[in-house]
Parts: sequence; structure tokens; C-alpha cells
Amino acid sequence: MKREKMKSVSLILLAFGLLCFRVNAQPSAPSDKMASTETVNLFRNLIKLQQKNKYLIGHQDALAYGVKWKYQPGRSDVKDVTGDYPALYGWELGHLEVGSTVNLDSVPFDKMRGFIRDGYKRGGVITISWHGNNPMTGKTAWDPEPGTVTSILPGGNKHDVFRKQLDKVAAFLLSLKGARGEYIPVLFRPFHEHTGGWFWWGIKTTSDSEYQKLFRFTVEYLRDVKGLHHLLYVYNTASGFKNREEFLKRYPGDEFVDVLSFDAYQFSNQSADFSTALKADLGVVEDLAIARNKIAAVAETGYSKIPDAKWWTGTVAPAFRGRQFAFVLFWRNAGHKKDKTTEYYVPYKGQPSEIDFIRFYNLPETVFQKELGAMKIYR
Ligand code: BMA
Repeated sequence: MKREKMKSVSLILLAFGLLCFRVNAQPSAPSDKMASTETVNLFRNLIKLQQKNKYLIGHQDALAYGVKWKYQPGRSDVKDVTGDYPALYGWELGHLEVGSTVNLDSVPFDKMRGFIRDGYKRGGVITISWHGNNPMTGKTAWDPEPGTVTSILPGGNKHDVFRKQLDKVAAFLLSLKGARGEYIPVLFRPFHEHTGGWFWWGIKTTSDSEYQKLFRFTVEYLRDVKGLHHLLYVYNTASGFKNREEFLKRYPGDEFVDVLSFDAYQFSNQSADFSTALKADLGVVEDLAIARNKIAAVAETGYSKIPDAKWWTGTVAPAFRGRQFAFVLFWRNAGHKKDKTTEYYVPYKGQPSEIDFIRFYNLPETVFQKELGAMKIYR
């Protein structure tokens, strides 16, 4: 062998060795050591996706309704505008825990199960949140009554109530199956925006250690008692944390979490400020996710009614560019609501930001259904 050739062969061997060492030193695996094959594959493929600086685009309740329509088979506002479905579908369990057949936004759970199967069949990813009623007072999730979390943890006088609620959540999640009888993996996102004070699990009423106990209890109950192994657990703060320490203040630990995320909404017309803040928050989460071998994500975002015609490529895309994170979920297109307010977070046909959303769709880093389907994320 010539000297030059020997040199390049040994360089290749060295690179291969280093690669093996990296993989062995930090294997990417979900927190649940018994996670199903599809769940393990989803976890690994989302890590790979974020390493390529690409991210899935998601929409809450995408297949159930949009602005001025409800329950039209196959329809989605994202599809009306781009010709493609979102890659990630967000669904919500609130009121399942009290035995209701429809969720807090009137989506029947039977229909939801069908939509989840439809999205999964196309190769889409499913994420589920839970605005559960306060188990102590029976009021809504937005009832920050002191003592709630203590009362539902083991030893508390509402612990049995909470366990029964988790049984209902487990039963629904266990009813999500694909064509081969396999469980449909779910990015489960309970007790979200916990650094805000508006929910019963939030900072106003729940200490850091109570929050950690609640999260750990929930994971252990679903995983070890109910035997669910198709969940990836999402840790989800509100926005505006200053640094890693603040973001991790209530973190239950790597053994209980797969996704590090936050929620951030734009409320004023200061799009540039929002973009800067979003970029900063995501930077903190990205660093932590890389260091801990976790998935990073923006679990909810949006600018209701999108009054800024260039919001997608002017505000969102620049905040996300070059960051390693796997997905972003835009909140629901409720349209005109019973309480007389209007909310929607992706454009419908004719909405002023429609053209810009198509530009956003065409960016190399955004992944919608067609591109995701070709990736075979569960294999
Ligand atoms: C909020 C609003 C509410 C909804 C809740 C739970 O942000 O969209 O209308 O009930 O989320 O989905």
C-alpha cells in the first residue's frame, strides 16, 4: 500500500472508531427502557432530524375543524393552503378525566381516536396535551387552588380521584393502535406551562418539589402500573426563562423526560421582539437537549389571527434558523368561539398571511406530511 493510501485508510478507520465511540458513549434512547420499537425509532429519528436542522410543523386539532368548518373528512386548514397536511398533530384530553365523551373544546374522543389513526397512517407524529380539571375542586384546569397537588399525591385525600383520572387517560392512550395492532407512539405533554401561575399545577400553587413529584408519579403510574410503553414524555415550561438553571428548576430528571420544550405566544405587534425572545429561549433548550441527548421542541406557539402578513418567514423562520430542535406546534384554529372571541394560528385560504405560509412551507428546514412520510419516522 502506498503511504498516501495507508494514511487515508487509517484516517477512515479513526473516524469510524470515533463515531462508534460517540454512539456507544451516548446512545439515544427514550427514558422508558421498555419503550416499543416504534417509540424507540420515533425518538431516534427525531434526534436525527434535529441534528439536520430540520423541524416538523404541527397543528393542534388539525383534522377536526378549522376557521368556519367542522368535521369535514380529510380537511385541514394547513392542507387547504399548502396542499399538504402538517407533519405533527396535536390533540387534547381535557375532560376525559371526568368521564366526558367530548373534550373541553367539544371534540368527541371517538372522533379524536380516528383522527389520530389517520395521521399516524400517513406517517405523521402525534402529540397530546391535557388541560385536566382540578381534581381537588372539580373546577377547570385554570383553578390554581393552593394545596391541589399535595392533595392528589400519594397520601393526599384526593389521591384516589387522581389515580382514577389517570386510569381513564391510560385507557384512551391504550386504545390508540395502528394497522398491525401496534400502539401509536404519543409525545405526551401533561402539566404544561408549569412555570406560569394560571394552571393548578403552576408556580402559584405548586412548589418545585411538588411539581417534580407529580410528574414522576404520573410517569411511573402510566409506565410501571398501567404498562404503557408507547409514550415519550414532554417537559414543557412557559416562555421567558433566562438560562438553563431557570428552565430546569422544576425538571423531574432525565429518567422521566424525553422532550425539553416551552410554549411562547406573540401578543403584541412587536414581531421583531418576539422573534428575538423565541430565538433566545430556543437556544437555551437546544443546548440542554444536545448535552442530555434529548429532543428539543417548541410545544405551542402562535400569533392569534396572524395580523402580520410576513410573520412566517419574517418572524418564525429567522428565530428557528440553524437551531437544533425537532418540532413546533401551532395552536388551534378555533375560529369564532362561544365566548365571542376569535382565535386561529395558521392561515386559512384568503387569510393575509397565506402567501407567506406557502413560502414557509417551501423552506428547506420545515417538514410537512409529504416529506415526513418519505422519512418513515417509525422505522
Ligand atoms: C386555549 C384556548 C382555549 C382552549 C384551551 C385548551 O389556549 O384555545 O379555547 O379551550 O386552549 O385547548
